Amino acid sequence: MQDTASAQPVAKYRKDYTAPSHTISTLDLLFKLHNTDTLVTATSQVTSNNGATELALVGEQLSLTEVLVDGKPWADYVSTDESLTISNLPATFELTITTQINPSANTALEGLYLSDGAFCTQCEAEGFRRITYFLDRPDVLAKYTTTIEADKAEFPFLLSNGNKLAQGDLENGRHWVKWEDPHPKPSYLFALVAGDFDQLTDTFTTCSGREVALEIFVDKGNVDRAHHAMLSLKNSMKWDEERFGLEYDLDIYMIVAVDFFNMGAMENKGLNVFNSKFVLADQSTATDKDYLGIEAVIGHEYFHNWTGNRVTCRDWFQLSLKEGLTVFRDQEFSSDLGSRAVNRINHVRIIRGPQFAEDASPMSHPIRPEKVIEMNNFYTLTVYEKGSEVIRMIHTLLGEQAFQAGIKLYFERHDGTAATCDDFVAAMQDASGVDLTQFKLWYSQSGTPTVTVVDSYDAQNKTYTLDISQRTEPTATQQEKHALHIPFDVELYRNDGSVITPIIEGKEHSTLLQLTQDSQRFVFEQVDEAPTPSLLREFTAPVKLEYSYTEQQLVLLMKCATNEVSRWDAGQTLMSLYIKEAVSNGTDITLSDDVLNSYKALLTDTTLDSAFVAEALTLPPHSEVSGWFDVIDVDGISKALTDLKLTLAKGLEAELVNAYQSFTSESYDISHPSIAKRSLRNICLSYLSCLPQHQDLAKALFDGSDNMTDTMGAMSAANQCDLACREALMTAYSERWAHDGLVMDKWFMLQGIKPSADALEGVKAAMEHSAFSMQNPNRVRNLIGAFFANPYGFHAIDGSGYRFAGEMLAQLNSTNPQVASRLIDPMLKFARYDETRKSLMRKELEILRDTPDLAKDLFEKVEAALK
Ligand code: B3K
Ligand code: ZN
Repeated sequence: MQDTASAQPVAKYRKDYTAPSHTISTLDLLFKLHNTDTLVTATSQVTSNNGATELALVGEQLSLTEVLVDGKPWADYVSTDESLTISNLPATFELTITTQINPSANTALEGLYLSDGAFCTQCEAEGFRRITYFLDRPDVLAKYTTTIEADKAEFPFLLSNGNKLAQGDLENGRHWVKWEDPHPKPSYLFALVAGDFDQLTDTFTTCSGREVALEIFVDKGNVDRAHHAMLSLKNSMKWDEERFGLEYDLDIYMIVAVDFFNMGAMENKGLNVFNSKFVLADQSTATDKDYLGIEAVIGHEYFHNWTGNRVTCRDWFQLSLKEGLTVFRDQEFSSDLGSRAVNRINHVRIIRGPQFAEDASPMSHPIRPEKVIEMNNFYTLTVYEKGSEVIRMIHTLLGEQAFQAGIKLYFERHDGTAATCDDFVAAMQDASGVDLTQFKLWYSQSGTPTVTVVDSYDAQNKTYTLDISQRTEPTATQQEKHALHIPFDVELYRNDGSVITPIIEGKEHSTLLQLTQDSQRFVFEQVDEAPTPSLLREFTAPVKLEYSYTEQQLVLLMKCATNEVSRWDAGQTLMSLYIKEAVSNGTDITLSDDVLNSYKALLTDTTLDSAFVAEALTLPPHSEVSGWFDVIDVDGISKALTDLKLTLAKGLEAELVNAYQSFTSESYDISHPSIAKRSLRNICLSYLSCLPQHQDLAKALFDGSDNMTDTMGAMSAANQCDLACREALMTAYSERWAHDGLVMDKWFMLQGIKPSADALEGVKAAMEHSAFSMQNPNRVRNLIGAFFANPYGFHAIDGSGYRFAGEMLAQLNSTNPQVASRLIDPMLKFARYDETRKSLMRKELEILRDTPDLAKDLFEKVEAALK
């Protein structure tokens, strides 16, 4: 029986959670793979949990062939576009459902689809329902067996989760393979891949002495580009044993790299599917940043095997349970293997820039959302990155040892089950004895808290007082806010740069202050001179800090702060003073000698890590600066940033030239010291290219480059400063790499961000490039997504950028709503701009709102923005 689906998307609420009506102990899947009509037979052992005789399954874009109960045809069911409800069922039964699907028509890349001729799946969050009717929710854990049948010549590799059980040949040149996953899992962790690949294999011996087979599958001819991924995987396995005591639990770990993928990668049990961007790298095609990205994402997916797979989420509102924790773990992995300070700086940038912007947007939500229309819309910076900051704060409050005791208890209690964020916090609290009752508010309260600090020094009594208050502004869906438990690290400095021991109430105090009330006073004793405070050291909480630093204090901290993150932060704050003034008053920037000298000191201090110096020289991006103002002055911010860069370039010219030239080029390697040297050289180049007398450096670097980091350094400088050589470099690059879309993405990205009024023309021309395809999410993100962040092109005052955006979003709405929904975010912030831009953007959103067949991904965001 067939019904029509309802028109208006409906929201789900966290408070409405109910346990599943049935338990599914095993699921046996049979796939007969054909490009346009694949047959899926799903046989499950089902038990009613509460005497229910009706089982409501979900499914999308399926054509139902047959329903059997205990092997017999069953007519007692109703099916709609989105469900299959079976009635009059016994308490325990075997259910067999056969459906037909069309992978070749699947442009949304959710469920089973074709990527360049290979079958692959993406099931998180709710893609499994595009494969078969099921209880497609994370708290239904079953043991899976999967049999795959396909043409042997075209699809020699047939892969699924777990261990290979058996295989054989069939008639008509087809073959089959059967897999069994011994670990019960939710449907979102199911994976299937079928195709022809090159394979890189290795082994890892676990701490208990078991040998695990490691296999990475890549497109034919790309195996030489998979070595860094393999090394990263082995490093991840070792690190998780050493730092978290967690060992791998299957005999095989497979990674498949595909070109058509909506996100970075997916942690399917034993069979990760990766966007090829996070697998493929060699010296000539990948930048150092790409190498580090591969290490982080390989680590992230591997770490999910415990935090996500062994303990999964009870419902999707708990997503941060696995994502926040796993981001924290991958950040720690990268920090332990590389530079902790540089890693921290980069994550602080993400929080202060795009995450704070998300908090201030109409889609603002707590790390554990309360209401969801389309779950894919909640794989956000808030759930991931702020979620990780929340775990980091627990780590700061407990310390490493108690934190690890909490992790251990969490696994003792919840291994093999679907848990909640509350379960995690309870384990942390019980293992440490630290009261986290108030802390839990971080899970339910949205928005960015502001911490305001006012200080005073009493020379007579030698006391220094910090009056610290906190407030969180109301957000789109949450008016009332409460005081949070905020770890707030502080250090005090004398004018000579030495550290003052913190003494509070007669006793030496740790540098960590705990903020729990709207306002609090901390009195430091035996302070022999008016100190300079280093506040929110290491960014111990994801908050905005308000304190009236003087230029002199910041110069002191840049030089003397005991940790690099604080030194970097002082430099950023110093720049922000100049930028804010220039934007507010429309004035030109003149830097004092003190400021210039502190940058000179950084550039000439050979004891410093060059990667840190490069970070210290990096200006906050336009998007971050936009967040400092109530009304965003697009052009004023661009002007201030360009002006500041030029002023620094002029003031530091000799030191920049010297640092640029002192680079010694040994043969290319990706060790951290080499990465650091290249990053410093490239930031120097970006400054020097602003000065007419150094505009030939970029071309010389490009011509002599034997690696992608330098090639991109040269091209970025040429693009940023619109150097005379820009066209020639872009052409040479495109001629060399036109055959490789992944490498061309860097070229597309440069077209997208070109800082000039003709950026849109360049983007439109690039869309005609043979390597471009609107079907490929990487291409779309690099060209069109980059353009959406272009203050010159996207925000062009004639509205041409917004019109183009509207057209692209409408097109993607019908082919790949998930990608469309990621791209739309800059448009949602329209209310923050000047009246002209505001009404132009709003108009595009209104056109989208009225689009027939608007996908629920876009519906949810457009509605929230226009409300
Ligand atoms: N868990 C996946 C993301 C799935 C996104 C679904 N729209 C990758 C990760 O976070 O590791
Ligand atoms: Zn993840």
